Amino acid sequence: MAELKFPAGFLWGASTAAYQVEGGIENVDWAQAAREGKVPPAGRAADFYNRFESDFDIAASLSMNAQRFSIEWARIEPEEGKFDEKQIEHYRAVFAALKVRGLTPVPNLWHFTLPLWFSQRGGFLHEDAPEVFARYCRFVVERLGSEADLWLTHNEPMVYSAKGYWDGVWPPFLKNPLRHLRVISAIAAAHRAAYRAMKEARPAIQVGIAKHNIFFESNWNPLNMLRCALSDRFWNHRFLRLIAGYQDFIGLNHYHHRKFGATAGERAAAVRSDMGWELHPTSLYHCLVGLKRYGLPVYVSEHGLADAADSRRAEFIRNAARSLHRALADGVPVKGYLHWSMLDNYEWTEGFGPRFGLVEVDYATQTRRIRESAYVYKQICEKNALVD
Ligand code: IFM
Repeated sequence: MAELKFPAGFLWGASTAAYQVEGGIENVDWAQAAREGKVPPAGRAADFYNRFESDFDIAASLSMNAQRFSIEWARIEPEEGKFDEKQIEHYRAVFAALKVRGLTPVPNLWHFTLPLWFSQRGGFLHEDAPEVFARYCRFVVERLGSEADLWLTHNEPMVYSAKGYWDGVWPPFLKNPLRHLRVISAIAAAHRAAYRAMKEARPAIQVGIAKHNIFFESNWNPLNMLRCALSDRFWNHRFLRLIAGYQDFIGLNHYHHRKFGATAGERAAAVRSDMGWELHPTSLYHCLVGLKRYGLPVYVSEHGLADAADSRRAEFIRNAARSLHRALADGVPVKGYLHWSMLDNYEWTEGFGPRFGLVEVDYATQTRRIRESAYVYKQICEKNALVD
């Protein structure tokens, strides 16, 4: 039996996002879209806003040493330019609850949902958006910056822009190729402005984004090779290039593999999650290697699967550990792994159906049940190693 050891201080934990778990957030574009019947309502979600302490007890009992969560912009700035200190105190309590349990916080400042006032004035396409977003980020780190070293500004800007401005299935429900390209640049500008503001307010913090990257590969066909290279360039690297020089680390969110020219047999043989997403055993490794060129520390900020029966999650986690270890051996400076997700949660247009949690949530009673696969993860966290 081999033991795949990880470097001392490696972060092992899980991720959540405010709108998906907190409950009670009504002043955002997604809640408005739900009122209009365009997306499912999030309602109380997993009631994490009130239950974060007992949920962090579970994380600590699973031997995790880190936790990623998001701060809801609309709670902090419910009206343009008006900031709510009570909500700052709420998140201060979240940081304190993590600290007392030995969990390193990885806060994220924006995870898809926009305050209504910001979305109604055009979201990131408004000319003032970078300054407005940066003002919010500065406000938070001026008050809470001493509570964490690692801060994320955006989550998955390419997914947000594709779903909202190309596919038209998320707010603001546009199918507009030109605006799609413009919003990518606008979000990058907002990140750069936020990065400057945050570093000015708190020079010691590390600032990055959570970037959704896909493992693209191709068969022998030159046309497929070209499609593969262009997809990699646009989806995986365009945004990172737009913010070059404005990030201290990279957060990698990884879920998908796409092979151009895959045979019907290859497609049929793939193991899939409840969402139909392929669970490729080494795709995480390939995505990590794809980030080596930036020479920055990498944290896997999300990686997970919907698996209500919990029949594939344990092996998925073990494969993740193998990929991390192999990437480290190849010189990728990977510093941590945050599984998506700590809890079952609201999966956007899919509502509460998909089950991504290490911990199952019964939404009717808000009771939690730790899934068996979480104990497999616990062994890795506890030993800082995979026994293979
Ligand atoms: O639930 C989402 C999360 O909000 C962003 N990354 C992907 C997850 C699974 O789809």
